[in-house]
Parts: sequence; structure tokens; C-alpha cells
Amino acid sequence: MVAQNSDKMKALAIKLFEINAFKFGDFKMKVGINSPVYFDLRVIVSYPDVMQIVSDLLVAHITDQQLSAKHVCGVPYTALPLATLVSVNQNTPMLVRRKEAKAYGTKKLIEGIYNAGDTCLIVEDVVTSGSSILDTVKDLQSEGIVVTDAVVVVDREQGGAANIAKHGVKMHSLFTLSFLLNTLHAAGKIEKATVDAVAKYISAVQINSDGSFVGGGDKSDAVKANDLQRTRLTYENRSNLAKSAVAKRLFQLMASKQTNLCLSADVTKADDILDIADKCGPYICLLKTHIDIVEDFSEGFITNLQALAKRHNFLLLEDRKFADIGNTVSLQYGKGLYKISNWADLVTAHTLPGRSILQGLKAALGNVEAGQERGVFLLSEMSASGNLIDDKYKENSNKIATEGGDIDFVAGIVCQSSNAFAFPGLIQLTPGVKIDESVDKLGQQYQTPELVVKERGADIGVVGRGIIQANDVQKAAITYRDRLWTAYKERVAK
Ligand code: S5P
Repeated sequence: MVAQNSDKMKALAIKLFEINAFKFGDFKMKVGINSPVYFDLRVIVSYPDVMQIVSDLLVAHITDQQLSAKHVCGVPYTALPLATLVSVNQNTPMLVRRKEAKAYGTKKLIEGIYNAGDTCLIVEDVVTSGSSILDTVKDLQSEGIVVTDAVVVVDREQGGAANIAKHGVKMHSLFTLSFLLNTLHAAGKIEKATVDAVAKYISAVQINSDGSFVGGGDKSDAVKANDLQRTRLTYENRSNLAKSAVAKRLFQLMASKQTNLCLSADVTKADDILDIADKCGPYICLLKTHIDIVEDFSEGFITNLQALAKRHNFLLLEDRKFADIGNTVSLQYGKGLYKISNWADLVTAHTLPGRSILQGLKAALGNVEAGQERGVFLLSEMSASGNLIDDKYKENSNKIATEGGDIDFVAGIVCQSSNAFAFPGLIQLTPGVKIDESVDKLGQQYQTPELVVKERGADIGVVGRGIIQANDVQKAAITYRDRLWTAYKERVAK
């Protein structure tokens, strides 16, 4: 790497992390096991400034390494726009490899003008085993094209360089995973524990080009030992990995106040809610409302509730469970009697309408000042017996929460089980918590604080009637706070 580009490289590493081109957590990989780091460089096409920097650095790297080839060819599909930019910037003709031969016409696998014996430089985004590069090399070689080098944006350092070297192709990477980890750590973006966990995993899981593991075995031990599984990380650590500003704030609040209790204040008189909020405020991280059950709603009530939230340091979650088209939820969130977006730090929403639910809610927010950010908890499971949610719905809900341009708005997921999502930057909110496991008359299913936190992955337990119907609400809040918090401490100490 040329010296003057080193600052640019560091800045780009941080930028890539900030735009979610890579994340830390516990992710399912193509090779069949989980990984503590996940790259998705597909997102960079949405950031022309990032595309520009990446392609400038690739061109500089190509010059620096003296890689002269007659053509460039990107590995489909993510690297195609990058290869295009490299081709245009250094005036090198491009070749395009099709993944499938056309069913009509020429049936060519390689598009562009070339002759047997021409040289070609491969451009790739992320390399794990190197198998995708080798697929492209094979198709080029069968046309008589000579490939000796590949320039790549990120080398995950899991054996890819050695695998492609066996086929006579040398890899030149802009970033190694180690460089990214060290840069993010030096910039205060990730903890030492994250760096160590990824490094440990990478050295344990080296992959052959056929997808098998070096040294054989299924490496399930390495996966079990994944220190970045969200349920093993502390709230402090996870606040650094969160993408939503409110999730960051809530994780920090939970850690400093030592509470993971959300009180569901499901009573119908404004003064009763204020009374419960005042008594239980010191022991909760969130106060959850159903504002449409309040019989004597007024703006003064909201002012008082916000004052209590400030005094006792908790956030407000309006459990509105939005579920309509974008335009309607935007109006329901920002307008009407309750003007929810004005006062609720967080709201809940169903994923039933798809991604537009996030866009609709966001549309209700104007310019948001720092400290006034808003967030949403998406429901991907329900505690009601006989609910219609199935595994596919759950999986798609997780995708909405973790992929796409609005994920900085998603603070967490409302669900009942630890397998609902993997990304540790999201908060699992689990309702249906009571000291005695039971079912109410209307199908609500309860589990104990210990079970939801230690077995079901809850980060925050939601307690309604377990507290509000107690003779002494404050004492009940303390009991639930203590039991949920102890369960969390035991979970992360394992
Ligand atoms: O699946 C769910 C999702 C939610 S947000 N199951 C739930 O019970 N809730 C809410 O949590 C519900 O609307 C209620 O406000 C609270 C549980 O109250 P409890 O009295 O049964 O503890």
C-alpha cells in the first residue's frame, strides 16, 4: 500500500463499517457454519462517494503492484460495478463473465472483445475461500485468456489467497480482515473483545477452495465458541455494535442503571400511569404504553410522563403495533390525538406490510436533533397462543430489520426465542413474563424471568400485570428487576 493512501484506507475502513458493508455478530455463511463477521459490499452502490474512493484505491493498488493486463473482469455480481470503474479509470477494456450462458444467440460466457492469449486481471469484492474467483478464472481460461492476478477489496484471511495461488493466481488485497479490525479498534468503534473473538475464529476456521475445512471436521466447536453470539455479549459491548442511535442509548442506560425490565403500564387512567411510573421508574429501562387505552388523555399527561422519564432515566415505548400501508402509518405516528412521534422514543410495528412500514414511520419524522432520535421494535413473534406467525415470516422480519437502508431506525425485535435474529446490535424485547408460568383467560402465555433471559434470549423482559396487579407495585418492580438482571449477569458470565 502506498504511504499517502494509508489515511484514506483507514477512513474508508470506518466508512464501510458505518454504512453496514460489514457487521459483527453471529451470521450464517455460505460454507454452512456461522461467522462472527459478515460482509455485504453490495450496499456500496448506494454510496457513490464510497464507490469513488474504493475504485481510486483499487486503481492505485493496481499501479503500485505493477499489475498490467490487457483486460479487467469482475467476479459477478457485486464486483461488476467496481470492475467497470477500474476499467474506465485506467482505460483498460473490460470483459463480463455471465453466470449462465445465454439460451439464445451466441451462448457466450464471456462478453467483450478479446483474443486467445490475452491477459486479464480479476476484480473481486470479498474473498473467503476464493472459490468464486476460481469459477471466473476457469471460464476465462477456457476461452484461452491468461489470468495471473486478482485484485480484491477484502481478504477475510481464511485461506483464499493460498487456494487461488494453487491455480497460479496471485491475490492482491486492499484490506485484510486484521487491518479492518485493528483500524476500527483504534478508532474506538469496536472493543478489544470483538477483535479477539474474530481473530480466534478466523484462525480456527480456514477453508479449502471446495468449501471443506482445512484439517477436516465440521468446526462446530469453533461455532459454539463464537464469542460474538449476541446472548454472550454484555450490553456495553453491544451498544458499540448497534446501528440505531436509540438502541445504543438504551443499551448504555441498561448497563449503567443495571436494569433490563420494561414495565407495561396497561392501565386506563392517566394519573394511575403517572403513579406507577413514579414508583417503578428507578427500576426500569423502558416504560411501555398503549396510549389508546387511556381514557383521559391530554397533552399535560405526556408532559408529566416525559418529566418522570427524565427524572428516573427511562425511555418511553408506545406499543402501537403499526401495521398499515406507509402513508397511513406515517399519519398514525405523527398526527391525530396522540402525536406519538413527538414523545415516544420507541414504538412497535408489525412487519406484515414489508419494508414500507419503516419508510412510512420514518416519513413522519422531520429533522431529528441529536438525543431526540426515534426507533422502532419490529414484531417477529407473538406471545399469544395460536398466533399465525411461522418460520418464514420470522426469517423475513429479521431481513427487514438487518438489511436495507432503514436499519438505523430499527432498535430491536419483539420476539419469544433466541433464534429469531443474530445481529447483536439489535435488542430482543420479550413480553409474556411472570413469576409463575401460566396462561391468562385470553391466550397470553407467560414464562419466568430466568427462562426468557437465559433460554429464550431476551435482552429486556416486558412485565405488565405481574407488576401492575401486585399489591405493592414498587416491590414487584424490584423483584422483577432483580430476577431479570441476575439472569442476564449469569448469561454473560457463562
Ligand atoms: O407478543 C407480544 C407482544 C407484545 S408487545 N405479546 C405481548 O403481550 N405484548 C404486549 O406486552 C401486550 O400488548 C401487553 O401490553 C404486554 C404484556 O402484558 P402482561 O400483562 O401480559 O404482562
